[in-house]
Amino acid sequence: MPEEKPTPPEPLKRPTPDDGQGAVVAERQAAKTEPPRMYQVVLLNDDYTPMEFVVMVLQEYFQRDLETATQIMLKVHKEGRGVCGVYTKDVAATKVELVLAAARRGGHPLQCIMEAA
Ligand code: TYC
Repeated sequence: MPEEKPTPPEPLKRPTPDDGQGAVVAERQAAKTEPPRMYQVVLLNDDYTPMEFVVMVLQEYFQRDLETATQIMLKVHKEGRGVCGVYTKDVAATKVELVLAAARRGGHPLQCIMEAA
């Protein structure tokens, strides 16, 4: 009586994407890019920085017209803080640095911070 050989295990069969030309192609991923987190740049009030300087900062670094810049400055003056604009992280950080550098050059204690929006 011939010895019975054990049957070899079936090779693993995984379905692969097929482009019909014998080549395996990667499946397209659904687009799932999140929009970037946004950060608001905020000016803080103090008793010494001249109002005109704050208005100039808002015009120069945040592209505000004179009327809007004046409104934002007055809001900061009365309420203690005000949002200059909302930007991606790098842009917000650069604007904070530019404002603080301008304030230092002018000898003003103006404070400017960024916060996650
Ligand atoms: N409080 C300042 C003053 O009376 C004006 C001011 C406004 C200062 C806004 C800072 O972020 C500021 N001269």
